[in-house]
Amino acid sequence: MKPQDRRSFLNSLTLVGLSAALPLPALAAGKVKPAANSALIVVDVQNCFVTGGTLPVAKGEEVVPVINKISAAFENIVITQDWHTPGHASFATTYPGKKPFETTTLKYGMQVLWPDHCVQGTDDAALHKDLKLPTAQLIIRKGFRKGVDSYSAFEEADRKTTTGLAGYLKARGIKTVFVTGLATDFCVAWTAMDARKAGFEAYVIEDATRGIDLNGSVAAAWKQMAAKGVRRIQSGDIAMA
Ligand code: VGL
Ligand code: ZN
Repeated sequence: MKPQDRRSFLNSLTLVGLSAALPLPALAAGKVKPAANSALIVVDVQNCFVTGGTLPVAKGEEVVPVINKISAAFENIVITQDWHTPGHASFATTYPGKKPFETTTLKYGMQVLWPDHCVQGTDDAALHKDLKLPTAQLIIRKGFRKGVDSYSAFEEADRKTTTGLAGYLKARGIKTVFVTGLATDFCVAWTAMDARKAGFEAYVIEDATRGIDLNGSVAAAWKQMAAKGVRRIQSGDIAMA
């Protein structure tokens, strides 16, 4: 073998070795392409849930650049805002002697008690300033009834009152939702599971979420979501072109 032939033989070996080592999701064929009948749902990316807020989710702000980036792949974008009254039923301060992260029983069942957070009209309840979603079409506010919480963007915690989101999405012909935001184990998980219940195909983009994680609630939420047919993907799995 001549020296130049030997070099190209070695080069071809290296290329084969490299491509065999490439993980499958890196290939375009493994990507998920949001269709015109898909919607991105951006859950509660508000000051209250990031560093410096009243109910901070660890590293909550890290979802912002990820969501901004993937938003370009979506024609339809819905934003949600946790939007509580002062003295809300989900606030520990509403119950003398109760502390945040304890639970109580309300008419509709068990309620985790939270620090006062996302009070209507406050800066704490505003969307994160770096969230850049100029093409978003709807902001849906939830948890605005004093006596009823709402983790889900579809249905309040009494499991009877609808927010109207399923009707809105259906009226617009949406079939698939991609859920992102805060917090993985509460509002994101409940929103994704209720999307399934309402008949939508549902994905959660894991690296576009962060969790609160009370006693293993993040792992529990992923299990429950899987059981309901929610698909767990990463932002890199979204086809951007
Ligand atoms: C949330 C707890 C209380 C959430 C909202 O956005 O996940 N969690 N309110
Ligand atoms: Zn809340």
